[in-house]
Amino acid sequence: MSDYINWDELSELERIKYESNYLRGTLVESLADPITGSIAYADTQLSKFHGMYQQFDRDLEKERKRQKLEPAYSFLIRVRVPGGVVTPQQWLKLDSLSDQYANHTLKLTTRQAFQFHGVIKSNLKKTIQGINSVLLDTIAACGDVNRNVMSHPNPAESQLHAEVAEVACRISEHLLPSTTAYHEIWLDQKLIADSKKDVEPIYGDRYLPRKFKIAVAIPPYNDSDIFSQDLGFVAIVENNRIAGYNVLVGGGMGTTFGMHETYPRLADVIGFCTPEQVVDVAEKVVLVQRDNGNRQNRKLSRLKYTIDRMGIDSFKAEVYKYLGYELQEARDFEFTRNGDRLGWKKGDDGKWSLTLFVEGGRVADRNGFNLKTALRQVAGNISGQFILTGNQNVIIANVSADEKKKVNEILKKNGVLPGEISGLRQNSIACVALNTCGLAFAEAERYLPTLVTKIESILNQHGLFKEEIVIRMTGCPNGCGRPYLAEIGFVGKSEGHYNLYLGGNFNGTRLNTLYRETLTEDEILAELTPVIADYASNRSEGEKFGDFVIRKQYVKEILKGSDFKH
Ligand code: SRM
Ligand code: SF4
Repeated sequence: MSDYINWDELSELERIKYESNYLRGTLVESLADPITGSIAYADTQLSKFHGMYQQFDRDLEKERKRQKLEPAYSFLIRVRVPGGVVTPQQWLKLDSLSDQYANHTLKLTTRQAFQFHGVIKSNLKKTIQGINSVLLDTIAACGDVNRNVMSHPNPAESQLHAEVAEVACRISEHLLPSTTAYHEIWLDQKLIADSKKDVEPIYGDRYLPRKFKIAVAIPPYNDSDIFSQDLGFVAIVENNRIAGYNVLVGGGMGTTFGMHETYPRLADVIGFCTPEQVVDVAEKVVLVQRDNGNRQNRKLSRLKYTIDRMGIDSFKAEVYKYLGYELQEARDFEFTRNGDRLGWKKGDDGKWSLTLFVEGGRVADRNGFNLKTALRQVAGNISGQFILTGNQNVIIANVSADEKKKVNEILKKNGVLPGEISGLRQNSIACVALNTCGLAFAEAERYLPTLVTKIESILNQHGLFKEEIVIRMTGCPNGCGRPYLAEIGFVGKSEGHYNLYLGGNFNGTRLNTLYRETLTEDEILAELTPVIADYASNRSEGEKFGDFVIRKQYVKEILKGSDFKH
């Protein structure tokens, strides 16, 4: 890259990153400023790389304005948890931090991470230090870097699963930024006298053009929605060992209403690499994006657009150039489903794991359903792990038969009874949306449960209560709940109004299609009722809902992201 930078041509974030002295900016000064609950604008951008977003309570917005008060600022903190695995001790610490400094809930995200909401500025440092005290951190949980690396959620399932999960951790470690800013600002570690000593061998001084997301999966389960990732590795098992990984590039969900050059896209399979090559391949794909991604317009800077602009063959050739070798031909693989398989399962080693549904990923105590208390008590009574899934659920993993009994008792005592939910609800995801997300046009997490109840009653009338159907809702088109892969997808357009998308498939390998626009709840139910009735009467043996609506031409299958309408 030449040294000359024409800043006028670039997005303002590029300059902020470049001038930040490797992500320091004026964060220290912003944190110390007692006049406001917010931080300086440039610091709001830089703080993301440290794992936090400035937000404000949108429920209070109008009233605060009326009272001429600044917005009720607080921060979201995202904990980096590659593959989603934490110990019971770590769970207990995060649980207590959520009571001490946040809004008394833990949010399990769609990328196997934890979020705290509602942390005020003066508590940021204490929360980050608490997180680090149990050997977790928030580095690169957000920002223009590689984010939390996702994995299939249960290393305890078999030795092969453990191997694949370990790959996710290796990739995550390798791609961490190397600036010492995080340790200086949040952990009070000694300032380096000449901080220019910081170098970012992978990211450089402007980091990536945009966020970057990686996942690994092991067929037949597509539980990390591998086709939605910038970069995916699909484990290929041959003769009961991991022969290597197929490499997938260019998935992504985010779109912007009214901007038709934005679209969700499924990743392309570009080849196969050996287990030893995985980290190198990850690094080189990141470098090609670093050097070729769009730094002018952040709406068009994700890897999916770089690939469509370059063409997949030129992109591949560039990756090979950086690698110094070619990938092998991709191997065959097949997914049978995405989402999670709920309930108890026995691992190869005789230990038990319970995949527990967590509606909207929100761990809270509500109306006698005391999930937060239950999980705290479980953490105090087991020696295994907690594993977050990419579908906002949690696995209580690796427990003995005795511990299994204890877990069941604790869940029962706290009103948390797994296994009594519809196939639709089990496969539901809702992004956070209101009241914290600054980009939300409509509710999602706080509303989807109610809508699901209403759709359940239609399903019930047709004997479909147990039928597994993937339903996802987001409060805006950014796609945080991966709605464009759902069999039934809702995307918020404005308060109380949603676009309805149909025709994703049950294994997460097909984009859905816009069916109806800007619907109210009554309109949603009126639209879905005849389709569900038709499905109940006319589906063929084993036919999934998403496949049925395509076969019956309710919607037309979308073959490439750029054909997507929103
Ligand atoms: Fe997301 C921005 C929440 C997974 C695409 N996402 C946001 C922000 C930070 C809003 C903001 O920028 O101010 C949301 C914070 C809301 C809040 O109050 O908590 C937010 N995203 C989430 C989470 C918490 C949703 C959830 O309910 O679980 C997920 C956290 C994941 C994690 O642990 O790292 C989350 N976001 C995703 C995913 C799904 C995934 O990664 O598998 C996507 C779609 C996949 C993709 O990236 O293409 C996603 N989030 C976005 C985008 C659109 C990016 C784009 O390419 O256009 C934005 C907006 C942006 O970046 O400008 C965004
Ligand atoms: Fe916010 Fe939109 Fe993401 Fe939902 S999809 S959390 S509304 S940015």
